Amino acid sequence: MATPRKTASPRQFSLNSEEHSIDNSLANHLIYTSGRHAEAATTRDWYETTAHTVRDHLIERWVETVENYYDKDPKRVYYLSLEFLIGRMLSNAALNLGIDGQVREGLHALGQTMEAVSDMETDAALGNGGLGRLAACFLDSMATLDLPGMGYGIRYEYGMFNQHIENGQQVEHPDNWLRYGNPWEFQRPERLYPVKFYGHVVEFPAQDGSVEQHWVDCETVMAMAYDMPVPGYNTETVNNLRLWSAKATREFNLDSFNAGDYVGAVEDKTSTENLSKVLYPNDTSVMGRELRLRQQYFFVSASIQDILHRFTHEHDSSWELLPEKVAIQLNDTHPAIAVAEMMHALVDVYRLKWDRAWSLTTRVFAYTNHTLMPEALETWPVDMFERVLPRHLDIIYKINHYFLHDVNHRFPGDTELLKRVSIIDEDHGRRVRMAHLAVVGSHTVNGVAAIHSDLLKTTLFADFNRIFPGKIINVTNGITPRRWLNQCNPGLTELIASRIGSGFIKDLSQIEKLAPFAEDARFRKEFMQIKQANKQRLVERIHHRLGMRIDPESMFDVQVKRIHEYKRQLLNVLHVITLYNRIRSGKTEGMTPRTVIFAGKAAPGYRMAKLIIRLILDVAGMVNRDPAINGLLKVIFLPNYDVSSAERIFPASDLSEQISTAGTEASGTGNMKMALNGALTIGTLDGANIEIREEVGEDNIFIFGLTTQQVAELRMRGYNPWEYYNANAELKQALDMIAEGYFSVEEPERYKPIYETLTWNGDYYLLLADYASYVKTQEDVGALYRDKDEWARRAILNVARVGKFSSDRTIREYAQKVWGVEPVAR
Ligand code: 26Q
Repeated sequence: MATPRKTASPRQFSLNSEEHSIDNSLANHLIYTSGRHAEAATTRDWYETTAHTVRDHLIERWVETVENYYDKDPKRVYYLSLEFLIGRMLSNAALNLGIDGQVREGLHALGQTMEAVSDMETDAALGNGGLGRLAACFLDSMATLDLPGMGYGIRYEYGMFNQHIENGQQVEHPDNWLRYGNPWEFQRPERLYPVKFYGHVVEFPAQDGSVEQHWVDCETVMAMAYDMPVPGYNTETVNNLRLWSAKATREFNLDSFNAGDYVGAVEDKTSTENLSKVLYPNDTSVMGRELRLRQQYFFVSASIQDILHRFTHEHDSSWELLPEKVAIQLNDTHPAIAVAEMMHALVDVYRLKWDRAWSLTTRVFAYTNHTLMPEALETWPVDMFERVLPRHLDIIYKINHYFLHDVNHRFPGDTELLKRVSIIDEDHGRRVRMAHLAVVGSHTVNGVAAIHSDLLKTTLFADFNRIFPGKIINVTNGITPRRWLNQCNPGLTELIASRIGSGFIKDLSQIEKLAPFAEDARFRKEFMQIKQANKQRLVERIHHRLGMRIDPESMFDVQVKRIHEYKRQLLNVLHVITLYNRIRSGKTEGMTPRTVIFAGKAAPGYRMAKLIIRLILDVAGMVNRDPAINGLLKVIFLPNYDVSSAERIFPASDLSEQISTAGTEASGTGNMKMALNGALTIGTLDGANIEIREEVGEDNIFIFGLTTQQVAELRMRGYNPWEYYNANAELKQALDMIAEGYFSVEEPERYKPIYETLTWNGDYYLLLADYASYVKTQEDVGALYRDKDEWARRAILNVARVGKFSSDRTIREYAQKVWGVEPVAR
C-alpha cells in the first residue's frame, strides 16, 4: 500500500466512478444546484446544471495544479492585462477536459442538446478586441503547455457593451453579464488587499540615517480576488485567472456614519466600488480619464501585492531569487504602473536599497506593445498623476533621473535625445509617458508581428533601440486551435483528424500533413461540403435573427473586427458600391454572387466609426431592397459582434478581408482564425498578413495595395486623393453617391463627413490610393471562386499551412526568449 499523503488529496473524491458519471452528475445538479425537476427545468436550468457538472471535473485538477506548483516551486509567469476576452467557458472546458462527448450524450439522453444549452451562457466579454482575446488565447496555451502561468485582471461588473442597431445606428447597452450568476468564478473573500489613492508623501529619518518615504492620508479601497479556472487541453493542468473586484473598506466613512449620514456613507461606498464597475470601450484613442488610471493602479497594486505575498511566503526575504521565480508580462502599457508599484513595494515596504530594487525590477518585467498609432499611446497629465499617486510620481521621477543620467553619459550632449526618451513629456503640458516607463523598466520589449516589431525598432522606439540594443524583439501572435478550430468547427476538425489523426489539436505544426490532400478530389469535395454546411448554419441564424434570406451558394466575403478608419471598412464599402453600380448598369458578365458581411463595434465616442456603421447599414438597405440586383449582391451588418458570434462566422467565411493601410495593423488575429477555417485572404502587406503569405505561398493569398514603404514615400511626396478621384470614374461615382446622399435620401448631408475625410481632408489612410488595386484584386477573387475546385485546393492549402499561428508556438517563444519558464510535469 502506498504511504498516505500528508494532506487529504482531492483525488480521494475522484469523479471517475460510476456514481459520479456525467449522467448521474447532471441529474444530481439539476435537483441540488438548480433546484428543479426535469419536467420544470428551463434551458437555463440545464445550462447551470451542465456547467456545475463540468466544473466538478475542473476543480480536482485545479487544486492539484496549485499543490503541484507549490511543491515544485518553479519560476512562474504572471500575465497582467486590463482585458481578458474569454467568451463562453462551458464547451471550451468540456473540450479541454476531454468530456465533451460524454456531456453531449448525457444531455441528449435527457432530451437536451449541447448547442441549445451552451447558447444560454453569457460571454465573459472583459475585453475590447484583439488584445483582450490574445490574452485569453495565451491563458489556454499556457495551461495546455503545463506552464505555471497566471492571469491577473479586473472583474468588471459590466464588460464590453452590447451593440444594438436602432434607427440604423449603433446604440450601446450595458453588458450585465453577471445577472444570472457565474458558475465559473470562485470568490476568495480572504484574499483581500488594501489599495491606496491620493494623500501625500512625508519623509521620516530612518534608524540607519537614511530617509523613509511615507505615503499618508490616503483613501483605501479593498481588492477582493475572484478566481476562474483555466483548463489546458488534454493535460492535468488547470491554471488560474485571478480577477480583482473593488470593495469598500469596512472602516470606510465611519465618520459620516457617526454623524448619522447613512445615505452619504452608502453613496461614498459605491463610488469606491466604481473601480471595477465597467470596462472602458475604447481601443485606440485613449481618454485620459482619472477613473481609468485608478482602475489600472487598483488591479496592478493588488496583483503585485499578491505576487510578492506568494514569493515571500515561499522564499522569505531572499530577494535575489525574485527574478528566478517571477516573470511579469505587461499586456501593453495599461498595467505599466506596475514598474513603479514594484519599486514602491521593494523600497518603501520591504526596505531594499534603490539600486538593488531597480536591478530586481528590471529583471522581472517584460512589455508587449500592440500598436504604433500615436493616439493610442498612453500618457497621463503630471498633475493628475500627482494627485492620484503622489508616491509613484516621485518614484517615476527618480527612475527617470537615473535613466537620463545614464543616457547622457553614453550620448553626451545630445539634449534632444534626452527630451525624446524622457519618461516625462515636457512639451504637451507635462505628461507621464507610460510606454517609456514600460521600456525602461523591462528587460525585453516585443512587437506582435515581424513587420510591427521592425517598425517599433525603426520608428516609435528607435531611440530606445539605440540605447538598449537587443531589448526589442518580435514574438508573432497566435490563436488557440482549441477554440478557433476544434470547438468552432467540429466538422472540419473531424475531417482533418480522419486523414492525419488528431495530434494537430495540441501540435498545430502537424496540420501541414494535410497539404497533400489538396490534390485529393474526394477530400476537396468533403472539405467544401463542410464549408457549405457551416454557411448554411450561418444563413439560418441570420434568418432567425434578422429575418433576412441570404444565398448560401454566394461567396461569403467577411470583414469582422472593431470599426476603425485605419482598418478601412470604408474601402470595402467603396467596393460594394462599385459592384452595385456595375450591376445596375448591366456590367455583370463574369460577376460572382457575393454576400458581404460586416460586423464590429465602434467606440461610443468615435463619431466617424459610428458614421461608418450607419453608412454600411444604409448601403445594405439600398442594395438588399433593389430588385435589379438579382441575387448578385447582398450586404449584411451583423449586430453585436463578440467571441461567440465570431465562432459562428469564421467557419462560414469564404473570403477574409484584412485591408488595413500598410503599417497600421500591428498583427491582426482574425486573419489567422479565418485562414485556419479555410477562408482565402484578401489583404495588404500589413501585420501578420505578411507572415501568412510567407506560410501559405503567394499563389494562395490575394495581396493588393501599397506597401508600408510606398505609403511612407507617397505621404512624403505629398499625397493628393483628388488625383485618384479624378482618374477613376468608378471611384468618383461611388464617392459622389456618398456625398450627394444617394444612400440617405431623407438626410442628404448625412455622409458629407465621410466624403470630406476621403477628399478635402487628405484621406490619411490612403483608401483612394489603394482602391483600384483592391477592386482589380477582388475581380481575381471572384473569378477564382467560380472555379470551385481550384478554390478548394487553395483553401485546403491555407488550412494546412497556418500551423505557425498557433498561440502554443507563440507562448513557447515567450517562455524561452522572454520569461525563462519551463513546463511543470506532474
Ligand atoms: C487605453 C487607455 C484607455 C482606454 C482604453 C485603452 C485601450 C484599450 C484596448 C487601448 C487599446 C486597446 C486594444 C488594442 C488592441 O486590441 N490592439 C490589437 O492587438 C492585437 C493583439 O496583439 C493585434 O492583433 C491588433 O493588430 C491590435 O490592433
